[in-house]
Amino acid sequence: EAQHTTILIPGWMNDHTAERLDKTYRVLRIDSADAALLPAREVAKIRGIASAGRIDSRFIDALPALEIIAHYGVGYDAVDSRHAAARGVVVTNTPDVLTEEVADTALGLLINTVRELPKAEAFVRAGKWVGDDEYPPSRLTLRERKVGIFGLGRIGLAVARRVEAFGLPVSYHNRSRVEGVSYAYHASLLELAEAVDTLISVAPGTPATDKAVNREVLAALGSDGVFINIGRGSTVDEEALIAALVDGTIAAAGLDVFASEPDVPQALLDLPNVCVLPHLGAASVHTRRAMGNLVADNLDQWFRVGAAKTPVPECVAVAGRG
Ligand code: 8YV
Repeated sequence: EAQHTTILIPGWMNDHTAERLDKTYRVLRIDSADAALLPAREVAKIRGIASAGRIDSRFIDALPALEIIAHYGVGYDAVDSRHAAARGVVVTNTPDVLTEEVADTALGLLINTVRELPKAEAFVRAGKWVGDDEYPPSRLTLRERKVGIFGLGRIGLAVARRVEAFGLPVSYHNRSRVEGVSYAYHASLLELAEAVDTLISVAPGTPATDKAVNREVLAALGSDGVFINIGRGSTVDEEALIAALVDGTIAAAGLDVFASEPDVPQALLDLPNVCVLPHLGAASVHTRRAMGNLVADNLDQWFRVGAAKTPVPECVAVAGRG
């Protein structure tokens, strides 16, 4: 019966996932999640979606037989999950399998930013390591820093454990206090920023986090302040961040995510005190494969036993028909 179940892949999908789905389902691919691209004779047959990009309410409404959207990624701000839930469509994401990978990347980005390792490597590669002059010591150090984490979920906790192992104190801001941790909680992001000099944003992209890292928050970090973003670009007022880096309000930033990817503002690229990465937090072959398997597992469990494996919180009520 699965062979007759039609799954839609709009836009890019992990190759391994697509191969797995091809073996079990009738897979239809279109360039993006645009209702105008849906072949009319298929519209009523599509029961599942596997996707990594944007799925809006119009697209969901264009698919009357849709039951499940299996999103490739732990952050699912690209999917209108509330609308899906209201329509009885379950949305799943890919938690846990990428937690440690993203936390590794966060620490790597932090060290690169503070100790300017990419610049030092470029120095060696440019053949400048000659003579007796030593490469200039970095102005900034991790030593004696106080680290604040914005968003103490699974990934935030994995970042916190690493920061602790580096011998640095950790505090955090989160929608609510997290039970069972010894890190200091701050009820507002501004209070957290006032208490630390290094802020790591792991927060998801939601209306509540939109541009939460603003001019005031950055100013509160102080002139030795370092900002790292491994969560979502939408959590930062990018204009304010650029201004703070230009005028020395903070010292440096390390960014894996941006407001309007893949566009990185030229003003950021022009700054010497910024490290940029192309949204690769989870991007090892190993972890991508695990994410891809979880996408396929969610579809398989749904169509076999009627219970999604990792539904997002707003869809839990529709996630198990078993
Ligand atoms: C992307 C991510 O989803 O998991 C997340 O939330 O940000 C990434 O893993 C991935 O790049 C696919 O778009």
